[in-house]
Amino acid sequence: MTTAAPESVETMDTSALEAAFDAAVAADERIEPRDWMPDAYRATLVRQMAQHAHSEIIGMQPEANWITRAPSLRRKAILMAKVQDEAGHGLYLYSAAETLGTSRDELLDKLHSGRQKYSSIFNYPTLTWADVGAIGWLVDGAAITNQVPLCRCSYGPYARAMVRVCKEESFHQRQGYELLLALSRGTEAQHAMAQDAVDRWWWPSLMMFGPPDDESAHSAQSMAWKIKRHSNDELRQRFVDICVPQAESLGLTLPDPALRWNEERGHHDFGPIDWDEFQQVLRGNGPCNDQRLDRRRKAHEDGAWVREAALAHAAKHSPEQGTTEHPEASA
Ligand code: BYC
Repeated sequence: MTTAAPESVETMDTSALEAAFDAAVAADERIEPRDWMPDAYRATLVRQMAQHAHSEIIGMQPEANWITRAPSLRRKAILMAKVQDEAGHGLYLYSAAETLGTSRDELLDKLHSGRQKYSSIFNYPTLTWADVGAIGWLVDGAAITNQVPLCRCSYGPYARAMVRVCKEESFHQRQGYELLLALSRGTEAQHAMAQDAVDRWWWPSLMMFGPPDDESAHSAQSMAWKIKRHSNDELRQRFVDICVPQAESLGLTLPDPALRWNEERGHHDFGPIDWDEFQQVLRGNGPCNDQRLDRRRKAHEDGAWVREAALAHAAKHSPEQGTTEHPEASA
């Protein structure tokens, strides 16, 4: 967006600024950090981006649970790379959120005190090695379905962060699919383990897309602002349609007896989602909510010395201290 350069903002009245903002959104231009934006647009972005960033870092926990027990060096290297990628996604997203005038400390504080959410999906346990495959295939698959449209989000820094995140998610999805395929084609016990993981992760993955459209508090406004490009139900349907043939290729069954192709709609019909379960998880009553938050708070406390050291280092080398160069450079 080019209309509201910082110096012109002071001289424009709010309705002119609002009109310039609306026109930029309508023309599919990106809104950038220094552009004027309505307070509610800023607040919606902070809410969604913070929840997204928190999901990335909390999402490291269920899979990290299996790093020490990965069945081979190759699998371990892949899983470590994936979990590190999730930390990276968190960093891009916290940085992108900071362009809206909030700080990472503030957002983390809200996560730790339960004032901001993270995705419901990460409150389920990873009981077997096959869960690593199911998370990659289904959870990362759902994430890509949701995030590819976010690459066209009206807020520039969020949209740009999503481009890289989606490329990495693509690798994550494929590693999960490949892991499940190996198990599915393995021994009877391995096949059963893969099926059990898919049985447990299927329904929570469908819940990742959020409540049904008629109960989604924010969708209409977020779509009008082009933060969201598709509704929760549209993306959920797209995901189901993608997964059905993939499950067939994997030789695994999706745990839904109502799942069938609907010729008229050109989509798969699927059974009812247990929205009570979703609400319970959002209220903190999922199987692992307490464990995830406790672990996160502890990781934050354990990392305090790193933050203190980084700040001390930055202060020592700040221009006011006159030591902008590394000490060894002048030695
Ligand atoms: N879980 O009006 P709605 C990953 C909340 S991580 C929890 O439809 P909206 C990965 C919602 O926040 C990927 N809460 O909301 C990482 C709202 O509550 P508040 C995570 C949910 O925002 C590691 C209320 O319900 N992806 O891929 O229009 C390893 C009403 O909902 C959920 C993102 O975060 C949920 N599932 O739409 C592996 C994507 N769903 O805030 C993988 C970015 C809804 O009013 N976010 N709520 O208290 C979005 O696209 C949107 O925020 C949502 C919800 C589609 C999730």
